[in-house]
Amino acid sequence: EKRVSITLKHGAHRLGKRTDKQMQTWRNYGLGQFIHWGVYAIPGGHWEGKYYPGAAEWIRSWKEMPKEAYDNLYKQFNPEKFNARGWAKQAKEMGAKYVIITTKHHDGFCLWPSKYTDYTIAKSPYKKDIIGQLVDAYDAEGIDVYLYFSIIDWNHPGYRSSLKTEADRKEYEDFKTFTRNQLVELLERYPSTKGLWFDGSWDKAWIEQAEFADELGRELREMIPGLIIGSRFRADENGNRHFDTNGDMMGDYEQGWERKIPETIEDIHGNDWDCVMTIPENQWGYHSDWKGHVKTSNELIEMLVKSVSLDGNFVLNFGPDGEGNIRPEETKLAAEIGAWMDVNKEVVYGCGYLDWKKQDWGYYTVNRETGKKYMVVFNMPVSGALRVKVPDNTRPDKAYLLEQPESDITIEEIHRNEYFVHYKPMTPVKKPFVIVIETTESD
Ligand code: FHN
Repeated sequence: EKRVSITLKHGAHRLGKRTDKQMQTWRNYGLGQFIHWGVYAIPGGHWEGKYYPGAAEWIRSWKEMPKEAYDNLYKQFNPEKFNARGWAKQAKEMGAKYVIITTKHHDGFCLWPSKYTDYTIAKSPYKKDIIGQLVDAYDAEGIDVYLYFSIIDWNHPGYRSSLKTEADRKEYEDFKTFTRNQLVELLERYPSTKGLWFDGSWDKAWIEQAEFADELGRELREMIPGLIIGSRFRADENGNRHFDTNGDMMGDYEQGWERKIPETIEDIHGNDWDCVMTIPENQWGYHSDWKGHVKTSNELIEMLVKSVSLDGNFVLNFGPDGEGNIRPEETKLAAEIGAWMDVNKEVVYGCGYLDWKKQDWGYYTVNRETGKKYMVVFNMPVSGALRVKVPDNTRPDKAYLLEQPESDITIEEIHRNEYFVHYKPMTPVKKPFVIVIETTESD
């Protein structure tokens, strides 16, 4: 396929990965937490006895929900159980290295006391700055904070999804100024912020603002050197999002992996990426009544390891309720993931893709600095023989359980570059486990 290459003013400003310290830190997180919290947590997917089948944070767009009723919910927002330190501690115990917090979702309600609108936490009975408390609590736990910000804002009078008239354009100019002011305000108020996680940037109206968005991005990056912004922020001058007209990614990492994970290393085109994942099928904000499949910790751990094995980060979403509680289902999963991470975290932190052919038993990861290699086993073959195919000039010469370094696992050569790692667990395998595999490389 021939590569197009035209000169763009607002396309990608860098080819290939960022190599600076901040981005290396980002790359090595492995596991993150997402928090969707706002006034949508009050109805929790219900209105006047009716069940909203969509994602709870979208309830305002439901025909059964009067807009006015929704827009007045903030008058009841008083999450007395909210304990930022408790949330941060739980995230730490789960093993999260970074958190992405909704400062405002599409409804426009601000969890910080923005001076540019009245639709904020300051006007709720709760009054106190929620973002400030979360930033302090997560900073104190050593978890890096990223601010989620929705470009869509259903509350701002100048917001439009498309610009059809001159009057629309005029109004939208106010909205652009407001958007810029709020972003500058956020970075000024919370200077420990490591990055911005943009969303709701798919409107035609926003896509047409290539120059403005590009300039804004530059301004924000100047405010916090090393600031990380993904590919969901801006479009190029031809309206292409994520990837510009030449096919080059715009931003520091690919933000297109929402509720899905790449299958192979080719799928990521050499870019950094994160996967953001819900626990039920598609609920981000609090929905009191999860319907359908709810993921188990083993499934989530597999998604985490799969992401790391393909050079990405895995970010698990939490949707606290209207009182500020993290729901018991989420607490239980966080504890189960945390227990697994306690023993196995070294296969996640600082690890990435190992260039060995993937096998059915699970995933390889490799520590980017030390080169230590791991086999993370999710499907134990009944034969007890785990197939390993290695590149030329690589000989596996020792294998042992991460949990039991003294365990010496037999390696049998079956063909050139192909081996069996023989392991017969004494008890039924209920959790994914790790085999460390040591190799000698020759020229
Ligand atoms: O519409 C939102 C949705 O509510 C949620 O915030 C997710 C998170 O990635 N983003 C949008 C859908 O892509």
